[in-house]
Amino acid sequence: MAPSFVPNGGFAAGKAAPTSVTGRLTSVYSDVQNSRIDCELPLPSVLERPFKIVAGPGSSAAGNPDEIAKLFPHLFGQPSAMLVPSETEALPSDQKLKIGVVLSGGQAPGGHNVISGIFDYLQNRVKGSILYGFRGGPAGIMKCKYVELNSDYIYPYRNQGGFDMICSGRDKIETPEQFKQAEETARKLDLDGLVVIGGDDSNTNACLLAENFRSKNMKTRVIGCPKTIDGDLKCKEVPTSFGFDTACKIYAEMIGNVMIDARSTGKYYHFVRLMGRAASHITLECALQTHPNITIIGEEVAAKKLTLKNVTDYIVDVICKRAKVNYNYGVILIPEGLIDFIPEVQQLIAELNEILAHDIVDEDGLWKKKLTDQSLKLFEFLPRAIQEQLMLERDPHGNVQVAKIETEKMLIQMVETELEKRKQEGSYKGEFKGQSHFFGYEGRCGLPTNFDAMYCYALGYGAGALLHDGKTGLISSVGNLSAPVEEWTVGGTALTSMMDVERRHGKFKPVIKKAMVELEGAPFKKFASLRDEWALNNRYISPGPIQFKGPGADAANHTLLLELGARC
Ligand code: FBP
Repeated sequence: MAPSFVPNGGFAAGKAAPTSVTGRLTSVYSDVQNSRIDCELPLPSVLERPFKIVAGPGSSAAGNPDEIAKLFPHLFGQPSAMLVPSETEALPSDQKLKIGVVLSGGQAPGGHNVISGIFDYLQNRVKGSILYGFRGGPAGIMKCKYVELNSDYIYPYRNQGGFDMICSGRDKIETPEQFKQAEETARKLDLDGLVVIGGDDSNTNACLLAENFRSKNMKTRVIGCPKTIDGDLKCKEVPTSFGFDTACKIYAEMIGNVMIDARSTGKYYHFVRLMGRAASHITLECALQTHPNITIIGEEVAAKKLTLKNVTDYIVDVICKRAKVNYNYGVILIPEGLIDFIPEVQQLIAELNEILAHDIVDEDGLWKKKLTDQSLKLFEFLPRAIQEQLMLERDPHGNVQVAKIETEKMLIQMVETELEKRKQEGSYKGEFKGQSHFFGYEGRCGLPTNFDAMYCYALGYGAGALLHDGKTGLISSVGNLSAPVEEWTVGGTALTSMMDVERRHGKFKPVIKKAMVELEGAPFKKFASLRDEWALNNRYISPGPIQFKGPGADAANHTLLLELGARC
């Protein structure tokens, strides 16, 4: 019988419980949570039988292959790996592996399932192995803070959202001293392998670690897992990052509710900013799920080189047209990273990044002299709150913290001003009241959808298999996702094949190339063919909460299905 309470904050006996973490009480779980814990997850059939791992063709890089080859001399060019059925077990079962796992970066529903997948792989295929969970993200590796995971420990987190089983963090392992600390931990725990569950930056870090361990002839191998609600860590072999499906469905429920609210009173324009630091995949997916009146896609703004004024005018034009048919309400979706897509703002941010990396920014404002005239003009034009938000400290990877920039409020102000002008000119006679929302953190820790639950479990199980086979520098890849789970493919893709170089903190660094919304891709094309209809005629869809049973419960999101060529 599984325990209803995990003592000591859920941390295994003998290790001190962190003061900030309390274990999960399954006794207070709702019926739906309990039903998710006990639901057995199906695996791709290749993982249910004896398999062997075969190599695919060699690989290159997503950009600047010569630079990437120099940065990863031991890993560059390695082939992908694919699990295929075999007559007999190809991997030794009498080996006892010591594996570490770390959750890195922002939370995404399904992380606990990846850990359960690795754990169950070891339990089922390499008995007697040990799984260590590094606590609090990559800092846990550097400081050697870990917990030994066992079945009682993992049980309350099975199929549950959140990263609180071992917690996450955004630290980066990048200095020689930090690599040394990671090495010391790997040697101290005698690690055969490490699984890094993270987004583009964390998987870049995973690859750097794999390269470093290999260059030192260490036995520790490193495998990445594609995590991020943003949906921008993907390529042909890695069709989606986990968490995107659940987060979008949670936001779609909230947007749908706001739509009904708007229609019920007819008095508000809801400006909903949606998470997704760089790419607009979440916003696009939510639009496909709910049919809002206006949706701004950052990649389109960048491609058309639109200014802030152009974006404002587009919104105002639709509001004016709707006012003519007495719709003084509506729902507008805005991607979190919008301002970073507007070329003039991009230029300003690039200049601010350089200034913040190299200069002292004090109150006398002398630093502003380093801005070009155009950027200074734009900076002075922006509301003070936005100016302050643009100057906030960059995250450890050098990114502007767009989650803290209230673009929706800025747009409401700009739309109000433009509407006032049009009112005076006589071209607008409606009433405008803007309501701002930011749906971000609300979507990151929900109960994983059936899709994310199964996908993550397979990713974790597959990562276990790759480490068992001694692979390193690969990202766990599960494919054929539009087919039933039994037919999913399982393997690994060379992390270096997803890499390019980018300027961060004023220096060129290797990074996994972000997958942005493709304007020629099926999801955007579908949206573009429908948006005018949604703008003037209210075609709202309010999908309600995520379903775990019944028709459609297993269906993946529109973006993934459309990208895989399915009709939806
Ligand atoms: P990852 O790329 O680490 O998955 O994080 C994505 C994200 O959720 C973004 O959508 C958001 O901008 C950011 O994290 C917020 O970061 P933080 O949790 O540090 O506030």
